[in-house]
Amino acid sequence: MDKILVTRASMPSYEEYIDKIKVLWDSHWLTNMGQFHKELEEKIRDFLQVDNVSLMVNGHLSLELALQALDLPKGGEVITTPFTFISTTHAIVRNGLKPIFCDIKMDDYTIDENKIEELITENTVAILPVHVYGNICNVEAIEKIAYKYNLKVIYDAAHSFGEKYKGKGVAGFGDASIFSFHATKVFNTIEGGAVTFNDPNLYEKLYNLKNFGIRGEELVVGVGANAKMNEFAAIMGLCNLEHVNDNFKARQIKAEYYINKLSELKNIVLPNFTAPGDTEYNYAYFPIRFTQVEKRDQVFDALRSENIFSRKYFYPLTSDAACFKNKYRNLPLDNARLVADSILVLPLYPEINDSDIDRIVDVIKKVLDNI
Ligand code: T4K
Repeated sequence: MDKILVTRASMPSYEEYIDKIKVLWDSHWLTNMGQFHKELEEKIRDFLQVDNVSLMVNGHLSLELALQALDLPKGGEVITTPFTFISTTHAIVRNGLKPIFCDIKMDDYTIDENKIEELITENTVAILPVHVYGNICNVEAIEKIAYKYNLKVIYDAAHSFGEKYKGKGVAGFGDASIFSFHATKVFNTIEGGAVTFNDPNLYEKLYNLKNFGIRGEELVVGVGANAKMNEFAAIMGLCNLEHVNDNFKARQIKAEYYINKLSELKNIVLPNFTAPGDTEYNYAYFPIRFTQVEKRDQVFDALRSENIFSRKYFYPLTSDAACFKNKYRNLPLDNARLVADSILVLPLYPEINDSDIDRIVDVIKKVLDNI
């Protein structure tokens, strides 16, 4: 049996991509904010319905540079979630800031906005929530807290490309949001990412940070890194953007197929996608939670033995990573720990066959019936 992986990178047809990259052989212009970088930045700005976009080489550096561009005082505390990919916490620490871990909610796994205030001290400088699996955080409550305590808000929106919350594009929330365009994401530029924001002044700051602070052949105005997206990546983005709405739709059909098959099972919590709500989803991930914690690893192993590669996104909590354990202050993380121990992300991508989903569901059923 062929391997079934947790996801499969979306790609345009070979001809579409080759046709567009031919131009690069004529121009020899491969990077440093070329014409396709510019075109993609504009198209993404329109697609996400946000005032400003700065493209980056990946999602991680988007987050590092977004934090840096906001000039947060060194040593400041950033309230964040431990239930995320390790990149979120690394970006805080690599900016000389301290992650302060807040618990999450059991219904959507995002930061518990009701627990943020008790973590705020005179050293708190920002809140960094994650729209995990494309579940949108309680942006209204977070905005109120940020306003009350004069804190910056940076959303890690790596999973929520193209989503809308109450009719508004999610890229516009907070002081900045970051997206990942990694191969595993619903929209990819092979590797890539972006920072989105409302304050136009950030554009210049981010431009300098991603291009060594260079503003002319003999002019360096600031200390910067190299985080530019190259032209091959930008062209992949332009091609994939043409198909991204079809991609969301195709994923929705597969997600609904899963839900239909799994909803009769007891002791499983399914994603909220189909409940009428405020979010227009992109169906990036299909996480299921087992109410009997031990079943998660049993299902994971049983699927592996069938060559089916589900993933424990996100286990362990980033606060439990060897490099961060017991280093930073946090309140109890009971929900986050329970979710990390009991969650499993199932394979989901447009081309997955219904018969493969049937197999996955059968494996889950077998393990659950074996109580
Ligand atoms: N914030 C959050 C909340 C994030 O989730 C992420 C990234 C970031 C920030 C940082 O963004 P980036 O700097 O990465 O742009 C993956 C991704 O590498 C990572 O982007 C992602 N989150 C994380 C959740 O997952 P792995 O180690 O699980 O990837 P890997 O190589 O095991 O791939 C998973 C599956 O994807 C494969 O089994 C098959 C498929 N795949 C993978 C690759 C690399 C493809 O079909 N094609 C490919 O080229 O980390």
